[in-house]
Amino acid sequence: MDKVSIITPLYNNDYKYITSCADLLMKQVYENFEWLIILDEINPQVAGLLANYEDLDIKLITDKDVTNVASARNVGIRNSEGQSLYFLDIDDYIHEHTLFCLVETMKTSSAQMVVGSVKKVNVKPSYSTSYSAMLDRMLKNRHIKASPIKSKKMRSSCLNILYNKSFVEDYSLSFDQSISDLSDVTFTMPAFEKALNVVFDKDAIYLKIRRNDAVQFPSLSQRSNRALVYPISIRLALKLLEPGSKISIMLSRRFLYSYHHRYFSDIYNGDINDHRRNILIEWAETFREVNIDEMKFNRFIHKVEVKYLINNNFTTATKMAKFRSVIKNIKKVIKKPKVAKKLIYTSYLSRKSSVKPTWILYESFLGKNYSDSPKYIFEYLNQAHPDKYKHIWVFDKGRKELPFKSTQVKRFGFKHMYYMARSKYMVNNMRQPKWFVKRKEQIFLETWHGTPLKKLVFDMNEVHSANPNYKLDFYEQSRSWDYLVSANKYSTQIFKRAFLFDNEILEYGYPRNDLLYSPDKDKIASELKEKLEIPLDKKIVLYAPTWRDDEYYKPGKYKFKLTMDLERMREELGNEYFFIVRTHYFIADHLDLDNVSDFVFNGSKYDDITELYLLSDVLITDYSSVFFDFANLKRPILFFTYDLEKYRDTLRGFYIDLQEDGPGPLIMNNDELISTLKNLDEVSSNYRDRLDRFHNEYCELDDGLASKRISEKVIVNNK
Ligand code: C2G
Repeated sequence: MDKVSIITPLYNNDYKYITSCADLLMKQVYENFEWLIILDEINPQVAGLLANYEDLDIKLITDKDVTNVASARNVGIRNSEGQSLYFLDIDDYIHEHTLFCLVETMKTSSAQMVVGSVKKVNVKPSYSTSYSAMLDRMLKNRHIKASPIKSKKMRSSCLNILYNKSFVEDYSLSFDQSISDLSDVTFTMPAFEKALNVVFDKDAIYLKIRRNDAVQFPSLSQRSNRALVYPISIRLALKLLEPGSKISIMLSRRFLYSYHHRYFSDIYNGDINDHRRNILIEWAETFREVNIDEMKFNRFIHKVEVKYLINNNFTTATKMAKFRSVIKNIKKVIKKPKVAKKLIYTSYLSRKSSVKPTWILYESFLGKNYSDSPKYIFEYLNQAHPDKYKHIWVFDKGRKELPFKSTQVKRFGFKHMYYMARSKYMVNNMRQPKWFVKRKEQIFLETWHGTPLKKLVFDMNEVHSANPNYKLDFYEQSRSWDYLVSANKYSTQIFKRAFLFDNEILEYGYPRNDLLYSPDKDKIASELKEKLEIPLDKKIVLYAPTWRDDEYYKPGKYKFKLTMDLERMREELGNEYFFIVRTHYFIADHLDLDNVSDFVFNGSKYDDITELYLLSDVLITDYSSVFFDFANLKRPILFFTYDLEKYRDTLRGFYIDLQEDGPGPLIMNNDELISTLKNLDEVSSNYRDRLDRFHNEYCELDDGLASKRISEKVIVNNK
């Protein structure tokens, strides 16, 4: 059987992917391959990491020529001994049958290139037995149809294509080393032009994993200035093609498409400074090289614009492009009035309107409720400094009865945009919208929403949540925060590292816990019980679980399946206990608790969980930060952690060892939960010391005055 040479360039910060890539290759059904890893410098660490993979034929190669990914791949080609070549990036993923399919198709079709399919995904898939069984079935039923490849499947990327090595040598195909990112096109396009027989195999799957930390570990494409390099790469590729050939025309048309759709704003946004002039020069140069008569311009005016560019008349080209984008925006606005509000905010209100020094804009949990630290800061300011400020609350649905006068605006409505642009102070417990424009007169107070148990942002390895750009977005959004509230020393250390945060952290305790120190707390609790029709003669259990990163319908809309058997709880504990069940604010599923309504109050829609803490005798949670706050009351805490291993080890990772240091027992199933609640006194006396220690460590700053400390520092005494 023919040997495949797998070529993988490897740079400094990519070492962390090396063993998982080796694991993938160990799993390949097709085993006759050598793996050439091309390094920019000799590194003993790499050899150490690969020491256990004796079964793989690994060649570590360094060469003085290796300066970028293009040269590394060329060195790989030169050093390869196989009959075919395959490029694999260290942080990507191939299914176990990928090589097998490609090699098999190449053999049966005698193709010079076999092109597999590439999908972009956010996280690596995890193998399951059902998946392996599916693969087995698929491999048995393969009907290889050697169909010639269509032009839209001719990717610029060299990945997941098996190349016949003699074909590559006969035509001296290589990557242009003068560029790094985007150099692929200088290899693939000539290859497609020269190859007489190219076949597509959809079963050979390659997963391109999007790097979720573009801030600390950007991929090559995330690092590079693509708007500048792209036209250069196309020019270099065109020079290698026959003028007027089918491939050359296809590439020219792709270039025009990218001009309109991918790079337009990078080319034309902002004033013509040196950076933008360089970009314009490169685009003009490439447009001069292509035959613009072969291009399909949608409108004559587009062609005129490009002609100005070609003639180096950058000012006129820019004016025309900007005019075009204004027209486009107007069309968008007519179609979608939502866009209009944003546009008026970003281009007018946030630039031209004046900032009002006494206006404060509050938002809690994305406008879902009147709660958390923003609520307590609002109440403090109203009590201590009545009539001094104008208070504006953002809510996503309808108006709410608040204890003090306030203006209420609908989230993302026009009034919201108006107050976002003009309020001097913003008090928010989550991230603001990505398009928020921070004005220099504005002060952003981020209260955050919990002492973390689950690893946060840059402390997370893989992001399993619905948004693949989570880390980059978080980084950019948090740059606008002037102050960040921390409830304890532990949180401060984590926030600095996990948010890469260098602005001021106010380690002042949590405003949201002030109520737990109110001298009237018992009275408040019993009045609330009456209001919510919660029995006065039963012990109240608050069950407040968190969300699961991998169970969602779409971003912000998460699923939740109730594992707690409430009917059994009622049967066994109904005489003594009454339950409040409260899901996390991300949960879109509405729990149907009608059949247990005499035993359970559905507190999911209740505004403020702090008030629910006050009336609860016991807290049950899983991995939610709620227990750090509830610990202020020194009442028993139980952890219903039926999916502990998955949550801790796969999804998130924890900062503290719940088993060793948590303030209560971990309970894995309904039986244990029932017996623990039946013996609650005994269990809580066993955990008394741990709860005390936990309280000392995480609650020492909370004393009922955090709202005061923070409001006075950030708002009242702000000069
Ligand atoms: N919360 C709630 N009801 C729940 C769960 C959470 O009201 N059933 C509120 C609590 O105020 C809690 C906050 O939402 O402190 C954050 O919830 P977590 O479950 O801890 O999850 P998350 O939103 O991911 O925040 O540093 C804290 C972390 O960011 C966790």
